This record gives sequence, structure tokens and C-alpha cells, in this order.
Amino acid sequence: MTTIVDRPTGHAATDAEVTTGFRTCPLCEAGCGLEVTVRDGEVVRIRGDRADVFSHGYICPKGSTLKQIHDDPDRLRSPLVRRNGVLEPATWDEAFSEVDRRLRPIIGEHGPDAVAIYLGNPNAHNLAGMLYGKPLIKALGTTNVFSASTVDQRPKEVAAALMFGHLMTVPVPDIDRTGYLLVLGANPLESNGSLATAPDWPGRLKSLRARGGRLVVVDPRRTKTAEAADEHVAIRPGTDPYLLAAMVNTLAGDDAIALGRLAPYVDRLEDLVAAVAPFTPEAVESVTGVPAATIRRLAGELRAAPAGCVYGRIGTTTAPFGTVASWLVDALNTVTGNLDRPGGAMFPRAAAGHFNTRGTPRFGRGALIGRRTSRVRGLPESFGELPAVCLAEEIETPGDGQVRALIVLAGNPVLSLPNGERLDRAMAGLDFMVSVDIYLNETSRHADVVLPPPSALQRSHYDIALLMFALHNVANYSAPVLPLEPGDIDEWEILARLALIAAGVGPAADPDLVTDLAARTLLHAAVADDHGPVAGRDVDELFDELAGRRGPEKLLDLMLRTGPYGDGFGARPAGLTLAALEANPHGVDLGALEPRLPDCLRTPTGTIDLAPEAILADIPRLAAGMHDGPADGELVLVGRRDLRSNNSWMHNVKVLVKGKPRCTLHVHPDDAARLGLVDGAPATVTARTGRVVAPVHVTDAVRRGVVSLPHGWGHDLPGMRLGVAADHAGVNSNLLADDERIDAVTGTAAFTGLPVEVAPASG
Ligand SMILES: Nc1nc2c(c(=O)[nH]1)N[C@H]1C(S)=C(S)[C@@H](COP(=O)(O)OP(=O)(O)OC[C@H]3O[C@@H](n4cnc5c(=O)[nH]c(N)nc54)[C@H](O)[C@@H]3O)O[C@H]1N2
Ligand SMILES: Nc1nc2c(c(=O)[nH]1)N[C@H]1C(S)=C(S)[C@@H](COP(=O)(O)OP(=O)(O)OC[C@H]3O[C@@H](n4cnc5c(=O)[nH]c(N)nc54)[C@H](O)[C@@H]3O)O[C@H]1N2
Ligand code: SF4
Ligand SMILES: [Mo]
Repeated sequence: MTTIVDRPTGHAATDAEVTTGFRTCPLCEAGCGLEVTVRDGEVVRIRGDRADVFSHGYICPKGSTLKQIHDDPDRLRSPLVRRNGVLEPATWDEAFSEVDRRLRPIIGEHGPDAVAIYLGNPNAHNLAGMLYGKPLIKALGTTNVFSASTVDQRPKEVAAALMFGHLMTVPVPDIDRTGYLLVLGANPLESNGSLATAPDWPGRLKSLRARGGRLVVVDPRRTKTAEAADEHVAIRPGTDPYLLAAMVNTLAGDDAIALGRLAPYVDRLEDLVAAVAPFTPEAVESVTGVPAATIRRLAGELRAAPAGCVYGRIGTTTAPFGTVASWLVDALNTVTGNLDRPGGAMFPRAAAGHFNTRGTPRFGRGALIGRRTSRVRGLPESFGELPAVCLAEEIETPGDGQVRALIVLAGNPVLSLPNGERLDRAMAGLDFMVSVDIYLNETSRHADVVLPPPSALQRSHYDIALLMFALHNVANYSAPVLPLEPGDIDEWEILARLALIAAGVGPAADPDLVTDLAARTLLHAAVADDHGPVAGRDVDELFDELAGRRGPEKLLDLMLRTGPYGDGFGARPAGLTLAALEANPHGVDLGALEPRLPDCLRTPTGTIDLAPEAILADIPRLAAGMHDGPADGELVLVGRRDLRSNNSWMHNVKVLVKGKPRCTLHVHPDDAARLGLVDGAPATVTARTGRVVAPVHVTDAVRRGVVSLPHGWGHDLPGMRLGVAADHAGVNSNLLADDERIDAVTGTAAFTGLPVEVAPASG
């Protein structure tokens, strides 16, 4: 444990040992540093770590609730095994034996595809998920792999892979140096940012404006971020690609395209220009609801800014044209000369695990997408995963390859995937299900075995994934603040033991086998990398150097040492190691983002593809809707996030759910008047797949014709153990979200702009 014993001054001297631990908050992508004070094994205070190199003390109201989650009596402390239909406490050995007993025969009889896996959002914030999820998938050998990515950022990843050669090569907005930031479909003042890792968005956006920069927010709702902006453009949901295409069209028409330094590395500019030719600002005015003059002005402003940047997030990705929109965001960054320059859209250089820092610069296989399709609906695979919208039908539909068993890692798909009611029903029909989860909730209540990891404060942390999107290059490792309870096992060990069971080695095998196999695999790749710091070295020798560590620490040390700042196992003695991070509990500053093109490209051509065929194929569909203005009385649903909420699982924390209800239906006053809806009274919202009743909040913060309901609520199902959440149940907006509405290129759920009917609820 990296703890510093200190006695706060001003306290009466006691015999209690007070320790202070520092750890990165794992709850959202901002990655704030926390200072955790522990007295006699109990957390007494969590506040922002003022010495953290990235967050400098900033936290949001969720950060300190790691204590409440740790102390939550509803948090599972032991495995549960279903016996005679009832989930009962069991020992770890009993639980793993049960998984072995039930899972192996299903694989034996029906093949590996009979077991599906869903990886939920917290895996991206968690060393276990990042390092042991893949070995588990490999051991299962299933092609039925699903994750939260296809209800989230997959369109951005596919666009990035097609343009730049790898899914994690996503340009991030350099908000600390930009002079002009155009934000579409993101609300970082509630979400704290996404695919753009940085603590303190409020402070950063304030500084942007204080230094004379301009902030423009495109959102059907006047969000907190829009209120903090110079300009709010209330776009019609789902139509961002029309707006973006028209901006590129404007620049092309004005002969204002300027690739700058990037010109030698950019391919197919003419095809981009041709693709957007039909989308003039005038042509898209009615579909977007944005005046042509505004579109022209935004294009001109972006072009004229000394350094400007376009940033699109979930409102643009979980949309019917999510990939087209994601591509156009970076096409616009490129044609305005803003890609890869300070103040523009830049490529971070992460310390561990970043594919684009390995191998030969400008050489790669490109996007690994569409290599197969889903069994029932024929939707495309991407990066080894199938769209999550397919999960229910793959369970329900008999035949070869039918999903009969499901492993859920840190996910709550019943509340998070579209058509939740269908998924809930499908799960009830599974032969066997395992949930690795800290709660007995909407999803894990279907499991036959629930395996609870310890709380976040009892685990170590490093943001392998999120630091690849950081707005400043940093590395920050956290040791556990609290020890494991006797007999408990860490989350990585749970996943490793599941992998060993899946591989047929049995429930009692040593989890370190999984670590060591993964370590050797990584080392083989590292020594084979002619451009890396351990090129040509002996794998066994390097492996032996890691002997003092086990679990995720072993793998992380390896990744850091072979990474771009690493010590190269002695080759660069001053370089980064895990030990160096342990000695710096507030993190290590690796410097501001720097231009990385063309070396970070991994496309087959070694250049940026400005007009990927797989995306252009969706343009005719886009063009077909170009003149579709809103129908009379049209009402469409969009989501929203709240600072005090985190997807589906933090509503059991009293301090976060107290106060006025947050799961309300926002309705514009004109629509409310037209439909006879009254503020505070319940309304029925109906869509193809379902119906919910939610209290109305009349507000002109939503655009006319748009209603908004947050996701992640609906905690009123039987068989759960979420006492606080049940008292603030709300409704599940994914009973309305349609599993047939998708982004065509990736199969990602198109949550936004769902047609709904709203009426006063009787009684
Ligand atoms: N309608 C609509 N639906 C949406 C969205 C939307 O905007 N609108 N957003 C989508 C997005 S972006 C995402 S990312 C998904 C998220 O959806 P999911 O992938 O389902 O993730 P969460 O809702 O965060 O649920 C996390 C689960 O993990 C458990 N958990 C928490 N911490 C840990 C841990 O450390 N270890 C383990 N093993 N379990 C843990 C929680 O109890 C919970 O059951 O929802 C998507 N669904
Ligand atoms: N407090 C909190 N923080 C979170 C989360 C959380 O649940 N709560 N979830 C985390 C996760 S998993 C993610 S992925 C990130 C997401 O981070 P963000 O992308 O910032 O998420 P939101 O706050 O939902 O903002 C999306 C915005 O898009 C708008 N929008 C909807 N449809 C459209 C459209 O068609 N066009 C445009 N231009 N805008 C549209 C919505 O009104 C909303 O304001 O947040 C993360 N952080
Ligand atoms: S902003 Fe995110 S990372 Fe920072 S304290 Fe809040 S939840 Fe944690
Ligand atoms: Mo997400």
C-alpha cells in the first residue's frame, strides 16, 4: 500500500492510526485524483488530491461516494449461487465449482458460441477488465462477444480505424489551447467528458472563454454546457451529419480547404468533397432545423480560428448515422488544418498499451471490421465484437450457434441496452448465467452465479484505456487504499479463474497461469517490434525481471516498461516503470500533447483516408433523408446525463439520489400545452417496443418536438437488493429504445431521435 502516515493537525491526539491513500477515481472518464483518509480501517474522508498532476484537487460530487459504495450494506460481500431457484450466499470455491459444473457441459454439447459474454462500462475503468477480459474471451473461444461499446462509441472507433488505422487512434479536442471549440452531442459539464479524458471540464471551458476563445454547443437541449457557451445551436436530433457535411461543403465551395502540414499524408480529399456535394447549407436547413446562414458562419469561424476544434460525442455516435457523423467531425478537423496541431484535435501518446506507439510507423492492417456477421440479423462484427442490439435475438432464436449461457462482466444490460424488456425476458430463458458484479440488480438477478469483486477502494488502479484519450499525457497508478477482507479475491483473479474454467483447466487452477501466459504473449510481441525498446531481447530474461510482481501489476509494469516512455528493461534507465509510478502517487506528468502525424498512422496506405469506402456506402441513405423536415406534431426522444448519476448503477447512494427526482420527462412548454401535459403530473411515453410512465418537467431547455428522459433508471424489478435505488426507482428509458434502430455501418444502437407518443397518464 502506498500510504503516508500523517496526523492531521488540529485533531486531538488519538491512538488511532490515520493513513492517507491516493487513488484515481474510477467512476467516470475524467480520472480525478482522490485523497482518501482512513482511520482504523475505515474511510473517514475522501476529497480531491490537490497534488494530483492532472486534476489538481478537482472532483465532482460522485468522487467522494466511493466511501458510500464501499460501506453500502447492499454491496455483495460474498458470491451467490442459485439453489432451488434462490440465490444463496456461497464460498468462492463453491461458486467457481458451480460455474465449472454448469458451463463446461454447455460448451461441450453446443460449442463455444453457445456462451456469450457482455462487457459493461466499468471494464474500461478497471485493470481487471482491461487485462483479463481478453484472456477470458479467448479461453471461451466464442464469437458471441458483446460490450457497451456498441451502445456508445463504436462509430467513433470505426471511423478512427478507417481514417487513422486503429480504433484507439481517436483525435481528442485540445481544449486547453484551442481558440474555438465546436461541441456536438456532448455535455461535459454533466458527464465530465468522454473520449477526451480530463478532470475539471468546467474550469477548462471557463479558461477557454477567458482567454478569448469561443465555445459553440450543438445540442437539441440547452444543457449546462450550452449555457456556459458563447452560442447554442438547438439542432434536430439525429441530423448532425447533415450539419457537418454542409460545413465541409461550405469550405469546399469557398475554396477554403487547407490541409496545411498534413497535405502529404492525406488521401482522397476529392472523394470527401464529392461525397458532401449534395449537402449544401440550404439543402439541409429543414432537416437539421439550423439556418443555412448559421451553418456557413460556423464553417467560416472554425476555418478562421487560429486553432479550432470539433468534438462530437454520444449524441452524435448513438444515432442513425453515428459513423458518418464521427467521420465528418474529423474530416472537418482535417480540412481546416486543425488535425494534429496544438489547439486542434490531437493524438495523445499514452504510456501503456497504446497500439499506435508500437510497431512500424505508418504501417498497419487498418480497421478490423465486418469480417463476419451476426447469426440472426446479419449485423457486422467490429474489432471482434457483435452489436449489443443483437444479444436478445441471439438468445431467443433456436438453431446452431444459439446463445444458451451468458457471462456478464460489470454490466447491467437490462437497463443499458435497447428493448430492455425483451432482453430481460430472454435472460430468464438462459440455461446458465454468471454475473461479475458488486450488486444484485436488474441484470445480475438473472444469474445462477454472482461473483462480486471487492470495492474500488480495495483494488489498485491505472487507466489503461482512458489515458489513451487524455488531453495531457500523464501516467498515474493507484495502490489499494483498503486491504481485501480475509478470504476475498480481487477482480482480476475472478476473471482469471473464469478463463481457466473456460479453458477446461478447472476451477482450482492457479490464476497466475493466466497472468504469465498474457505476460509472455506481450513480451513476444515487444521483442518482435523492431522499433521498440526491447527489440530482439530474450523473452525468458525479461519475464524473469518481472518475477517480483503478480496479477495486473506484472502486466502493467511490462506494458509501461516496453511503452514509449518506458525503461525498456534497462535500455533507457531513466524511463518509466511501475516502481516509478508507485513512488509518485500523485501521478507523473508526461507533457502536453504534441503532434504525432504521420508516425501514429497504422493504415495500410500509411496515409489518412479522408473518404473511407465503408462510410461512403452510407451516404446514399443520408442523402435520401436530406429533405425530410419534421412531420406535423413530431415528437422524438433524446437522453441526458446528470452529474449525480452514473449510467445504471449509482442510484443506491443516498447522497446522490436525494432531492427532487431526476428521472423526469423534459417537455417543451409549447408541446406540453398542445398535448395537455402538466408540470409534475405523469405522462405516458409510448414507442414501438414499450411504454413508460414518467413525471413531466416542462422546460424550454429542450427544443420543440423533442422530449428527454435519462437512461439507467427503473429499479423496481423483483429479486434485487438495492434498497435505496428502489425508493428512487424511476423508469427504464430503454423499454422505449428500439433494438432495430441502429447506425448502419456499425450496428450501434441509435438511441437519439426515437419517435415517441406522449400523453397525459390517467390516474
Ligand atoms: N437509452 C440509453 N441507453 C444507454 C445510453 C444512453 O445514453 N441512452 N448510454 C450507453 C452507454 S454510453 C453505456 S457506456 C452503457 C453502460 O451500460 P453498462 O455497460 O450496463 O454499464 P453500467 O450501467 O455502468 O453498469 C455497470 C454494472 O457494473 C457494476 N459495477 C460497478 N462497478 C463495478 C466493478 O468495479 N466491477 C464489477 N465487476 N462490476 C461493477 C454495476 O453494479 C452495474 O451492474 O449504457 C448505454 N445505454
Ligand atoms: N454524471 C455522469 N457522467 C457520465 C455518465 C453518466 O451516466 N453520468 N456516463 C459516462 C459515459 S458511459 C459516457 S459514454 C459519457 C458520455 O458523455 P457525453 O457524450 O458528454 O454524454 P451526455 O451528457 O449524455 O451528453 C450527450 C448530449 O447529446 C445531446 N444529444 C442527444 N441527441 C443529439 C443529437 O442528435 N445531436 C446532438 N448534437 N446532440 C444530441 C443530449 O441532449 C446530451 O446533452 O459520460 C460519462 N460520464
Ligand atoms: S469527475 Fe469523474 S473521475 Fe472526477 S470525481 Fe467525478 S466521477 Fe470521479
Ligand atoms: Mo458510455
